[in-house]
Amino acid sequence: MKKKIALITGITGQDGFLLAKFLIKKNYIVHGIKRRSSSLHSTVRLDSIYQDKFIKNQSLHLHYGDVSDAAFCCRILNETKPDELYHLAAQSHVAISFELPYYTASVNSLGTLNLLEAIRINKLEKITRFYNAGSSEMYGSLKGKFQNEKTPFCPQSPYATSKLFSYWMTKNYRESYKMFASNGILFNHESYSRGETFVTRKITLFVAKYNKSKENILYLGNLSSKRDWGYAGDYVEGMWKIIQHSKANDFVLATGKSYSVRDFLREAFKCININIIFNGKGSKEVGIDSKTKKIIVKSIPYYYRPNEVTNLVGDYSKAKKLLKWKPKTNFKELVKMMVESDIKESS
Ligand code: NAP
Ligand code: G4F
Repeated sequence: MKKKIALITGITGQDGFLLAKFLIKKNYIVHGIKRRSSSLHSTVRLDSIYQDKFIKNQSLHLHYGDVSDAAFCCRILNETKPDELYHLAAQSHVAISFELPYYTASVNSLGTLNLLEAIRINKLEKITRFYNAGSSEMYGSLKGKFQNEKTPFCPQSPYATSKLFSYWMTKNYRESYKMFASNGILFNHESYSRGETFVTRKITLFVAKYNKSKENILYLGNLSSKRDWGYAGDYVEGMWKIIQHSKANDFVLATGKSYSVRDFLREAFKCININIIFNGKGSKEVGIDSKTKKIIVKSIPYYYRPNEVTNLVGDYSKAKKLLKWKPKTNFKELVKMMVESDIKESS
């Protein structure tokens, strides 16, 4: 049987790497786009699945490129003619999007448009199924009990606004050109492979370091922020299920539970037998080791955002019903998995 071909933008990121691993296991031929970098560090996540260019029957092929380059997008679609295109590339850091709004918009919004146009220009509408990585950030702060596919969007950052453009373009191309183009509206998902500057990984890396040296203080922003945190491994399976569905559609993937940054800290320090207690409010709040009375965490204004999404909680019942998808990993298991992996890496 002919192997399916997938093209992944953002393959060097957390989700791209986990998805590539998942698809290779499913016997796909995977093409991935990597950006040119002055060091090899940007492809480090792919080390465990990397295959040399010159071996026969490779299942992973990497191509230099950038989604903000329309000519490149057109060429790579023509060369690979994928059955499935997973568009994950983005400037994905919300706080940084306030610093770099123009760059964030051009990569996140126009990058998606470049790919949709590349499908159309190459007349691949009937061949290539398109997945767009939408985000729960598009909702803005929680107003009701949950956020689902019917909840109105109210973006609160350049990142969220750029993602909303991509969301609507994906829907427009589906409706205008009968393309199989679906949006995943994914709530926060984490893993041992999460970028080091996202709050969960920043915490688990610190906990691993603290376990060794008991030195230093971890500086964070708003500890009261709440997120619906799931395990990225479960979510890449959800992306694949979205693309396998009989009809293009939009789906929320979430756990339905939200926890604060403070909760995450408590759970992570518990993994190294430290009970952390909190004192003070807002950007004056500190986390203290209840045994030694030493301050180990400080909230500081530097990490506060100009506009904070205070709470996100997803309702994934549509994905559960139509895709038979549900998250398999709970919050405690996720934190433990991340802390243990960082401890192992640092020893
Ligand atoms: P990530 O770890 O930050 O990875 C982003 C990927 O995009 C990296 O491979 C990066 O390449 C690549 N990239 C950035 N700009 C690019 C450009 N101009 N051209 C080509 N590639 C470019 O993000 P992630 O956590 O895996 O998330 C994957 C996608 O899902 C993103 O679109 C994100 O916005 C979205 N999302 C994530 C979550 C989550 O909780 N993880 C939730 C909802 C939505 P380099 O390695 O070279 O930087
Ligand atoms: O880990 P974060 O930076 O993730 P955020 O902003 O929720 O965005 C992530 O999830 C989105 C899905 O909802 C994705 F679309 C997006 O690409 C990305 O993957 O921050 C989580 C929360 C925020 O409320 C932030 O203000 O943690 C708070 N926080 C507190 N101190 C911090 C810090 N965030 C970071 N990054 N660093 C801190 O020191």
